[in-house]
Amino acid sequence: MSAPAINMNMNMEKKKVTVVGVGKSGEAAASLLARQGAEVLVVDDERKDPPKNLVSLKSDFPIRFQLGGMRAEDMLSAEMVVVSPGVPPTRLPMNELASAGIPVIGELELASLFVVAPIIAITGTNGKSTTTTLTAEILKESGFKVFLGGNIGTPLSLAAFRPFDFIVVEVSSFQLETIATFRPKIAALLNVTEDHQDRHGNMETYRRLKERIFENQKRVDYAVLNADAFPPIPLFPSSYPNTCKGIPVWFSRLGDPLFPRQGVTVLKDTLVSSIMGKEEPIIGLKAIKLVGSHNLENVMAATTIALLAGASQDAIAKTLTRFSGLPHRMEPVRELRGVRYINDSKGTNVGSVLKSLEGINAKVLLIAGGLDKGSDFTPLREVILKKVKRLILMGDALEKMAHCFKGHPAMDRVHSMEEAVLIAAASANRGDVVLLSPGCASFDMFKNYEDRGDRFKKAVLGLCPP
Ligand code: UMA
Ligand code: ADP
Repeated sequence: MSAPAINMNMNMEKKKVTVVGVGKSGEAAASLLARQGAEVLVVDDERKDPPKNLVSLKSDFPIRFQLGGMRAEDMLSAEMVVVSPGVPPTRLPMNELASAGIPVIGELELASLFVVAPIIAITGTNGKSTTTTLTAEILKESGFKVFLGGNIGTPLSLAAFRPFDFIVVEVSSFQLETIATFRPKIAALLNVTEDHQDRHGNMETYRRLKERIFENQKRVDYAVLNADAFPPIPLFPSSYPNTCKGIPVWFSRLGDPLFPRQGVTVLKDTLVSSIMGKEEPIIGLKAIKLVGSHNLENVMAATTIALLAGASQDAIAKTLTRFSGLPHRMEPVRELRGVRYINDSKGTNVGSVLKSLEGINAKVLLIAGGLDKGSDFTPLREVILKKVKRLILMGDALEKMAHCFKGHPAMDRVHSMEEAVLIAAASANRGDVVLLSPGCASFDMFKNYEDRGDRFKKAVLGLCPP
């Protein structure tokens, strides 16, 4: 879906704005809007009580609530609608809003109107959180004051008017669906593989949404691209949006044949860069703490972005030798009786499970399943039949996955994480790996992916030593 042309006006004084959805994003957007003088109506389908922060603002600012169900008139009576990323636009009366000339934007777009530092935005199906965090860490190591937020958990609205050197944001397709003028100084697209088909319907729409990250860039901005995912010739391949005017800068794990065009690549087991006419070695691959080929791509993307932002080689090398990754992403939990237990709860789509399994040189007891996002699991079939000695399935997607992996010699259906861990532990032998990498969302059985990962870790740590 491409957004209608919206002329954003930052003056919110007395403007009637409806905020749709009051999770983290809606709360932050409502607070920002109220403080800017808007007359805010907050609506939500599920939530019964308003967040405490907004209740306390209510005594000083005009905020009203319509919770436990939203009505079309709540939006059609507004001058602007700000929608939370988790609320699909199909939930709103989009045609009537368009006819009435009422702009619909997301919290990311709203917040971007009020941040005062250059925005660095990172999207992609997988690797966003790792790359975003690593980029922020490198920039901090270089002495910059950095805001880290967006889809990773802290809404961008919380950065409004604050004096940072850089705003580093993780951006999702849900957020890109409702941008209008969002313009990152540096934007990166890491990769696009299947995800969120339940929301976006097909891959073409999903890919186009991801590419919207470049939509408002100008000639002086930078578009950071994966040369291995985007064929390097011609310079602007069809998948690179032709509306994008930013300067393309490439990273390539496989060795960019066109190096030293602008970017970062691998030469003789060393990360090397060619940025703004300056070629330099950054770090030997062996010294990088993050493991796995997918993480090398994340490292290269973060390095490219950091160099464009003015980070030093020294700060990059220092950060890469200590940054070991985020929890719930191939996180080692324990080794018991020679069996390694790994928590990859954030492996929530087919592409990420594939990468995780590819990175393990051992027989795997895989715990998978959860809330299906309309995924096609068949790309996993070959590696599962080859590498996974016991397949333990749970959640809403259980039968769909069981059907897809029909013929697997050891498949279990379980009802809880605890049961899954006990079964895995009972059949694991020395040298094996027990891996939680669900390939699905978590909301059918858990609060979120962190809750699912924590439950796995607790069950694993509760296993008795011999
Ligand atoms: N709601 C409705 N009607 C609906 C759907 C939701 O009223 O049809 C209400 C819910 O009752 C709830 C509120 O909307 O009260 C939730 O809004 P939300 O789902 O947008 O959640 P937030 O707490 O605002 O979190 C959002 C992002 N959530 C989603 O995109 C689903 C968070 O990303 C993000 O960290 C946060 O803003 C701060 O920017 C999470 C996520 O799962 C981690 N993202 C997806 C992903 O990574 O795959 C895209
Ligand atoms: P995101 O924020 O996009 O979900 P994360 O950095 O949280 O990405 O990583 C989530 C999972 O995706 C990891 O557990 C890993 O299995 C996989 N992954 C991470 N980086 C990449 C990448 N560059 N390419 C493919 N898969 C990746």
